[in-house]
Amino acid sequence: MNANDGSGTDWGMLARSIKQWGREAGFDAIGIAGVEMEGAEAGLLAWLREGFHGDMDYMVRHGLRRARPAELVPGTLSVVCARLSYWPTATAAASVLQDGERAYISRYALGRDYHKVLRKRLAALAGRMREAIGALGGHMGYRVFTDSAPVMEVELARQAGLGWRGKHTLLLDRRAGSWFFLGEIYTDLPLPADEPVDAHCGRCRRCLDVCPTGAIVAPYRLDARRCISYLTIELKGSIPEALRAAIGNRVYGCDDCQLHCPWNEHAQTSGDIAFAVRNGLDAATLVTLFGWSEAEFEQRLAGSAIRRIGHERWLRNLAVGLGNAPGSAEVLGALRARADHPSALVREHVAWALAAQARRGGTRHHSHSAHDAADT
Ligand code: B12
Ligand code: SF4
Repeated sequence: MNANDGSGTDWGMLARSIKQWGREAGFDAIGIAGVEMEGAEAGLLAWLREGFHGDMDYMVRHGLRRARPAELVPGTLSVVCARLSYWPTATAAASVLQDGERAYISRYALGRDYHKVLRKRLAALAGRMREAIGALGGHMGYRVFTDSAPVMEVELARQAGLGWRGKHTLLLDRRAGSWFFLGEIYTDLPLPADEPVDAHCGRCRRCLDVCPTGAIVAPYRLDARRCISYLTIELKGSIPEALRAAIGNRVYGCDDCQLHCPWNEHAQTSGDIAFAVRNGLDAATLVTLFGWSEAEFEQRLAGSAIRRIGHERWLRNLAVGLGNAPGSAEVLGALRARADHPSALVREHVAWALAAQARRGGTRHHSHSAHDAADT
């Protein structure tokens, strides 16, 4: 169905209905964007040219299709963008980050895998749109996405008026802060696009200053190779040694740039059952999680986004956390128990962690040694 089909459809009214159906499908907000994203192409190319994508080859492979919705899905005229908050009610973050014995897991990954949750709700919303168009004698072509295809989700959502870009590159809303996921429906309906909202970051640069690894190299420019989220989730191989100490106890993703953002101080939490904490992951100890066998990992994390990294990378990340943890017999015992792990990747990180523990143990006895201090 298209604008010239003579159906007399009131697209503005349909757009308003879609927003209402979106809320009924379980989203917090819906906005509509057009397919014109030329403004984002230069930035995307510059980001790739700088090599900021690291080993995420798919970012190169998909090239400019990412910024051209109508090339990805021919016939696309509008993008229905959806926002869904995930911060689980009554979940702390600062106390876990400060407790070196505990594992910090990104707050987005404590419950069910958001890919599944959003896809299902997007499909429900698209189904309802299709029905409405069908009742008018038309047909709607569409595809739904959430972090699953070459789509510039943040830029589209910005254009759809769902928030403004923070300097950490994420989307922000006055009430929701940035603790939400994004998803889209590419459609061939000529829906009227919403207006973007004004940015409200002003001179604030807290996200840049607090990033533990200095990954936000300038406002709106993120070098993924330094980002703990990339290092603990996307990177398949060895974590660069120079960055391991700064990772602290962050074993799956990182939230620091968002945690220190003033717009997140009073951000709404999500009562959504889908994102309720599972397996006590919001405050588990490093030793406990490191003790999980592969079967336990698979079984406990079934339906969680974390499962995607696999047991080997899970152990790699936890080994780094244990290397950074306060020394104790329990920590050393847990590390030694994995020193002969069949995976070379795990063995290497465990060896690093044991050496880091030994070095820090040594530092306590020889605190005059500048060399020891610089080395840790
Ligand atoms: C790749 C990716 C990552 C990478 C790279 C992140 C990044 N900022 O690019 C890594 C693994 C590091 C990552 C981390 C996280 N991610 Co991520 N990620 C994505 C993904 C798949 C693509 C993002 C992308 O296109 N990056 C490419 C660059 C070019 O885009 P950009 O940053 O928007 O850059 C624009 C400008 O800033 C400028 N620019 C950028 N760099 C440069 C450099 C130069 C020289 C110039 C001139 C211009 C320029 O040009 C660009 C075009 O306008 C999206 C899903 C999707 N398909 O969109 C999720 C997504 C952005 N991630 C998300 C989340 C939740 C996270 C984490 C919070 C997860 C966590 N807790 O660990 C962290 C946050 C880190 C951060 N501060 O960004 C959410 C964000 C929701 C929101 N509120 O905005 C998304 C939308 C997934 C989703 N469906 O919900 N992510
Ligand atoms: S997620 Fe963490 S490491 Fe990545 S940019 Fe934000 S503060 Fe830095």
